[in-house]
Amino acid sequence: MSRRVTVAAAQLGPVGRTEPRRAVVDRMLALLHDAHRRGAQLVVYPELALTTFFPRWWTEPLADADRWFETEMPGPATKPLFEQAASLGVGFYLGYAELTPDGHRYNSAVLVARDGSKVATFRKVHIPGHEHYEPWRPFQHLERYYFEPGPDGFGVWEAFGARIGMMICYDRRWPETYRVMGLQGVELILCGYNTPVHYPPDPSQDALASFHNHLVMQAGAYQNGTWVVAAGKGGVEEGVDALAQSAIIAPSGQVVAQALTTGDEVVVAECDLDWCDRYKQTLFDFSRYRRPEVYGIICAPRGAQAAAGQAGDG
Ligand code: CDT
Repeated sequence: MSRRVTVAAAQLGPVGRTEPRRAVVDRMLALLHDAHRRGAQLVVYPELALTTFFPRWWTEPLADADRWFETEMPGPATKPLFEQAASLGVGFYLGYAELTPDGHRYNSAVLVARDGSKVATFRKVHIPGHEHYEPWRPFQHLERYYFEPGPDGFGVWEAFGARIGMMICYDRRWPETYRVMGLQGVELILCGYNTPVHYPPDPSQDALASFHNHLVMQAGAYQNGTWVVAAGKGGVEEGVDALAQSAIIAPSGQVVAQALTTGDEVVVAECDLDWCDRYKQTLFDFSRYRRPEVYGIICAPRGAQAAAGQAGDG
């Protein structure tokens, strides 16, 4: 009998600057019940799901941004989500801004098991955007001001009868993200995202935003023989249009479920985890076909790649 887990991507529409966490959690509870009704055992919520995408604004001093961060998980606002999910027997992935007791700020996601216990906390590895206020932009993308890069890399955990990994938004654009988890035998990668459709440094990419979103996740799924479940925040949030298109992608690289709207919406799919092995044991049999001895440059320090590329034959 094959191993199966039914998963949901719980997309959120815009969250306003003044929308209280409790109101957002109420919306998430409605999505949770919808997902549960449709058989989901695991629900994936977006990145920074509890608040508006605050890195679009500059806040100085940094401590004034503390109100966007969670100092405990669950906290008073998120406790109802933990309790309701546990009573339904549904686990979840929740993206939030984390402020640790020793003052570190991370863009994080917690994975919660069906009994309400924490499986793991993942901290976003690749931090996009810029460090300082840039007046030329129509809106800021100051993640590099608000967040430190996650120091722990990409782990894989046994949960929900699967080998599960996590990534957050910009992480999904990098092949190394999937491969590091692929080398640990990942079968199900969970992802939350907030992607502005307009990319100010190169607006020619705007028309391709939805193509690139699925391109990277479909390639990552296929090349590593894994499922990918990705939930975004969509719609126009505080004047900024965000890509929706939440999706569930099979190890074949096919999109098996996709959001139809840009608002609060649940998409569900039953994932056959044994499907991963069709790829992991054939075309992408890593132990047989990979050539790590010629991939060394991938792990060279930053900057070394350009220097290596300049060294020609004469
Ligand atoms: N939130 C997040 O990581 N967004 C990035 C935007 C990159 S452009 C600054 C993304 O990959 O969608």
